[in-house]
Amino acid sequence: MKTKSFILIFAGLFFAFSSFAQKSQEIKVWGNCGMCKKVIEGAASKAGAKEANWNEESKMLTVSFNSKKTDLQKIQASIAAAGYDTQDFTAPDEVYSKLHGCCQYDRKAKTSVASQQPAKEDCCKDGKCEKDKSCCKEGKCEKGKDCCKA
Ligand SMILES: [Cu+2]
Repeated sequence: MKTKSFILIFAGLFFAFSSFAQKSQEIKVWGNCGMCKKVIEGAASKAGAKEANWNEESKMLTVSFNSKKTDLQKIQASIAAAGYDTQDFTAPDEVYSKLHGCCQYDRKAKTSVASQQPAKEDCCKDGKCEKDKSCCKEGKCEKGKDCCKA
């Protein structure tokens, strides 16, 4: 009985340790096709990822890596340098423009610029409007309107 529990404790410690150093995470990476997949995964491995698997459909990259050797920032920087936007990094325009025609995905910047309307959101940001109310979304938050707290 005693040896058995010792083994269990050891195994437990071992797993705790290895899972601490070994991380697996999902990050969004913009891209189109199988060719993109190769480049994205290659860039992730180059940055020290042990495993990298990019899903063409969901645009999610699953990476596992040793957190002592690399981190998500490095991995994303490497992917961006290869021409692909990631959730936290944006690829240089030059590199993007050199991608194969079929690989020129709809860029993160474009979509976020279109959906980002800072001027309209300003009134909501400083907390004077109630979020999600229509006047806030349309940027018509004005004093005196019923969604306006101030
Ligand atoms: Cu491609």
